[in-house]
Amino acid sequence: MLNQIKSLIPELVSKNKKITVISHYDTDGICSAAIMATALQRLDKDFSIRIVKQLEKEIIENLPKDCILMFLDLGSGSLEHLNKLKNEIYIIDHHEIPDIKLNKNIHIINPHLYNEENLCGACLTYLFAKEMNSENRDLANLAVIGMVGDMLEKNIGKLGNTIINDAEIIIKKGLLLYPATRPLNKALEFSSSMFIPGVTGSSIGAINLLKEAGIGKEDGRYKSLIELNEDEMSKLITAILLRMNEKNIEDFIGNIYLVKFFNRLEDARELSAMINACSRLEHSNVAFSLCLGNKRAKKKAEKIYAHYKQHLISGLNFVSTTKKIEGDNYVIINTKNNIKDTIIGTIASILSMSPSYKEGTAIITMAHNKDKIKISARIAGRNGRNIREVLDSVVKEIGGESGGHASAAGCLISKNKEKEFIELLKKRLEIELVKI
Ligand SMILES: [Mn+2]
Repeated sequence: MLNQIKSLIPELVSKNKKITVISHYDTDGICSAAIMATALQRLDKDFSIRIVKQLEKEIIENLPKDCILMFLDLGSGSLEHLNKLKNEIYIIDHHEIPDIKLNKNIHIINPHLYNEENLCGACLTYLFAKEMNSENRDLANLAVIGMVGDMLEKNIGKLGNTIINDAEIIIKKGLLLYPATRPLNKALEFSSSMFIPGVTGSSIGAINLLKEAGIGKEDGRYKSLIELNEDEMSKLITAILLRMNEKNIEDFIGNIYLVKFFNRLEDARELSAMINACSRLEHSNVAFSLCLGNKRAKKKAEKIYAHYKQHLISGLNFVSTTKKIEGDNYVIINTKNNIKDTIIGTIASILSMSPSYKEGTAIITMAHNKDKIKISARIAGRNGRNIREVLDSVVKEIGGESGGHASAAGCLISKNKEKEFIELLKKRLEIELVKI
């Protein structure tokens, strides 16, 4: 794959055409865009950047005809449509790739083509940028943030390790509670990676947990996770474990990545969450400028992120008190207008890691958005039925769009199908259970 990257660059660099970069709106896509923008700027190229939620057919059809197109962290799934364009096209992406014959004007870098380790979009874009100019090595931190954003940091291969080595980074083993760099009481209260009953969303709960772990204030404040010594770390883990029933604590222990950002060591997971929050709340431009190192964007991003965390916590509180439709191995939570459709997926993910649901439970959350309903489904723990198939089969019958994976999927249906959807979904979930 590296050889292919090398072979593509001279031609791209020599051309004097304008480049339109289209990237995905999640953390990985935003980091990819920031890496490429910096690299192109250093080459004095004429370019523009667009961040999109999805690469829809209409977007592709309306792209300018007289420029080079570059797709980052997306494009592989849209090859059929891209094949119709006459532009010179570069795709740097890691999503599944269909087996179709590509026109000569399309160049694609995708690890699936080379049986290569799964690198995220930002890592691929970084390797590309580094080949353009070795000066771009200073962009490795963004690649690591993208990697963490796509949760690919648990299985790093050879190429991934070269990127880690290029980055200004400190790796520490510990509890994956972020931000690891801020006082623990706050990290516990606003944790969105770990749902700890009675602690997440409660400032008193967080302080009580720290008391149980024997961790007190020092110089008027609580230590941060990375300031804990080994003994304190293990006491904290024990205290959390006591609240998590049967959950596997190993799932919550791993490497903490501290990257230099605005001249400070920051928790890559926290940065990733902040970028993601900005983009999801329709401020992709702020997220992008933040990654480029813009100070004003950083202030804005912090505000947006604080809001987002409040949203999440109040969403979780709403879920804990609202009436649910519960079956033997599933729960349907219809939040109607009480939770934004943009964060319902995150809420579903947090619930799937919470000790309130036993392994294998299908968690289906619903949120209204105008005349549509967004549905996000997760399987608690690691094993369970294929929830994507369940949603697909319901949508096939009542109409709508669905997508995702076996353990995390979603769909969009029309609001007037609400009752029908719930009834049919219940039926399918119960049938599925009999089959198992
Ligand atoms: Mn990605």
